[in-house]
Amino acid sequence: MQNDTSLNIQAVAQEIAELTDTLNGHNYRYYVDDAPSIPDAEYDRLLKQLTVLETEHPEYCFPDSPTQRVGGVPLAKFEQIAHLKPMLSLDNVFSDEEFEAFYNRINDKTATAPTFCCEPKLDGLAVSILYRDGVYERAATRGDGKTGEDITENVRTIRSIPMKLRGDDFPPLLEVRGEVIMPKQAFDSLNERARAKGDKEFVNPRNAAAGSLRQLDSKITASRSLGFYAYALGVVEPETWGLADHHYGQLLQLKSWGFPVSAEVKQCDSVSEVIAYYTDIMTRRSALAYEIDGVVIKVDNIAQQLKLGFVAKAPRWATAFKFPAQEEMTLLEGVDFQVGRTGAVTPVARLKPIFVGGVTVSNATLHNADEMKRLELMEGDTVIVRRAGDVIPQIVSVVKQFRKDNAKPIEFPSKCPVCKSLIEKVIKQKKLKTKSHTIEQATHKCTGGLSCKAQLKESISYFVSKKCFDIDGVGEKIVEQLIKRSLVNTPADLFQLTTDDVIDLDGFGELSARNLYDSIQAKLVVSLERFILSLGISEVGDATAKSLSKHLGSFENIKKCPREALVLIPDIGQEVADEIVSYFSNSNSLNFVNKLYDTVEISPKEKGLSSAIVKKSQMAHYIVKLEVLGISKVTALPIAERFGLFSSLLDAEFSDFLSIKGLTEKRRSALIEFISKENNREYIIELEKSLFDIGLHWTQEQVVEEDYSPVTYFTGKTVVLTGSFSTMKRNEAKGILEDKGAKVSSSISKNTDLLVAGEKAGSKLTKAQELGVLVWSEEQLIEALNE
Ligand code: 5U1
Repeated sequence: MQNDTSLNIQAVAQEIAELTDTLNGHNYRYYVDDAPSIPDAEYDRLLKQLTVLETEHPEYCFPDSPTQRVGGVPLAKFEQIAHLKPMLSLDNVFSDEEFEAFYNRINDKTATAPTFCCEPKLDGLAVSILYRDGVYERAATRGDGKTGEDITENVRTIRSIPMKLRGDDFPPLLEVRGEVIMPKQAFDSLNERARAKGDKEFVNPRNAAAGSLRQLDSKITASRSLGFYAYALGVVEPETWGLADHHYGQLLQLKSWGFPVSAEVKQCDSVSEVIAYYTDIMTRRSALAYEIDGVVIKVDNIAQQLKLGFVAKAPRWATAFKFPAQEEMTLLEGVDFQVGRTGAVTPVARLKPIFVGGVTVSNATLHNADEMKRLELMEGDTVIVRRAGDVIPQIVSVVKQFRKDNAKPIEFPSKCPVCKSLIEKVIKQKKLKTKSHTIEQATHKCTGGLSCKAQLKESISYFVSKKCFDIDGVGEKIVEQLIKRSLVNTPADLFQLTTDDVIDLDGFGELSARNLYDSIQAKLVVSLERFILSLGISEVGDATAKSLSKHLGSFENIKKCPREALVLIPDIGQEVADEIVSYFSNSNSLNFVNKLYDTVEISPKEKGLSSAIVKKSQMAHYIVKLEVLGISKVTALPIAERFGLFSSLLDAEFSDFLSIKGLTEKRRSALIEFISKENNREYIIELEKSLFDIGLHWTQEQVVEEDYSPVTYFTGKTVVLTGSFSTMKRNEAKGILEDKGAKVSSSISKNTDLLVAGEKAGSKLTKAQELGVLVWSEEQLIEALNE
């Protein structure tokens, strides 16, 4: 008879087995079906549950458990593994004609016309993975095709590779071949993080995948988001196993056993179908989640494959139909500095024309001074140019060994190449795509404004464009002539042009002059939104122009709105607000906009402020923005109630500050000290005046409508609790934190602000450490709550 303990242990073993199955099922739906059925947080919760059980019962923790994907002890070196069956390579074709020649060669050798299975050619690292009785055993790189490196521990960390095969119809010995890749998005994030830390970036996703997989420390591999797609079988034992008789069918079998297979695989029956497949994939290449460099065409029928056999290391029955090279080498003939509409100066490389990515390229953007610095460009350099899809050509790197000894560095100019005005350096904080870091980005701007002919030309072209004034017939050549003849000095001057002014332009006659005049005059009526957009204020695009018009309601309001109120408008942050204020405080832009406003008619008629902005623009809000020590929204509200106006606050006596709710002695002193400083007083008076000027008066009723919950250290922060707590229940801690304004979440992500780890914290703690999330102990939490 079994005793209680052994019964318990059996139950644990069963729970571990069930959880493992459930997690493997979710993994399959996520990676193979591309259709996850539970949120990530729920997956993490189940994984945590399994981790806890396995920690308590290590005898039931097996290497193929979903918890064992985090990497292990670093290796001293990679061992060599002899492949059970050689890993082949592929011959290439580069054109329709070459593919037809391939087809004719094999068609001559097969009794019936071959049909094909076509797949994208992934740009990653080929690997071979061995399963025995459905359990992951080992993995190796291709190496020389006969022997590769043992990367078993690294491949174990790739979550899309099954540790246990699904179903019950897989062969007892199975070797699977496929490509480990790094998705483009993961590659971008990895490089963004490297850039933020000042580390070296990877050149492309293939190098990043290879670099991540060939790590002696598999924990590093685990921290990189690698993917895998299976594309062929290696050894299968017994040989008589019921495999499909077509390659496409075998891919479906691989999929049913748990391997991701590219969703782009397609059977094609003829040369023209293959060429159409190639063209289709090439046009969609940039939208795919991973890099590819061509398509692989395989004879679908396995019997035909066997008949065709091999030449050297490549099969006769398959070929890679490669896309035109995306990277080529050429000579840098010089660097031009182009001045854009807002004055931004962009360096552009002039190149010896080169055929790359299917077109001839003679220019490549260098983006900004930082990029020039990164490339360390010198005159006469030999450079690698990349043109991927429709993306503008880029310089990837300089081939330094071809550089001449006396080569001179290329400097960023200090004066505008067009108008000779000074170029100023503007430093901006740029949020990275991953949002976990910000970096400083320097742009260089010509200070000439509309007096710079380059800026003027771009501004006029933008002004007449569809989304702005939508004026027909004012093409680039006409703009150039109008500027050259000093007929327009700002876009507003377009409306002053007469037929006599334009009749002498190249190619113009009486009729065309009349047509141009009419098409300009037809656009004298414009909406406020388009009017604002047409000014070409930096950072003010369609959405911002719309929001400004909706909430401020009139041109005068937009022109005079202080930055403190601009940031209350949806879609407008500090940076955009600064651009708007700086635009309307520049006398040159003011001349232009005032003239334009006097010339055109705004329709529909301008309105006033939106109620949303009036509600938000309250005295208490601006008191908080003064950033006086200890004065948050809770204290700001009674201060606003007591004084009603900033002018009254500034004139107040000491006794007026007594008995204001929440205004402790310390806060009172800080406030009195703040308002006694002359520059602060001037700022406050000016702010109140400019707000009142545009109609933003505050009233008590509106103040009351605001939700002033107390601001604490936790306000707006996302907190995760893990492990067991000794002084309170986790749920109690959750309630207290929520009262203090925190959002308590159950899963860790890069958006988590804080993880509080109690006793026996598991995978969430590891994940938080990997993501660099702040981690506190229970004691630290209690201390902060008591503060
Ligand atoms: N998609 C795909 N890539 N690829 C690479 N299929 C494929 N097949 C290969 C290689 C080297 O070799 C087969 C001939 C097994």
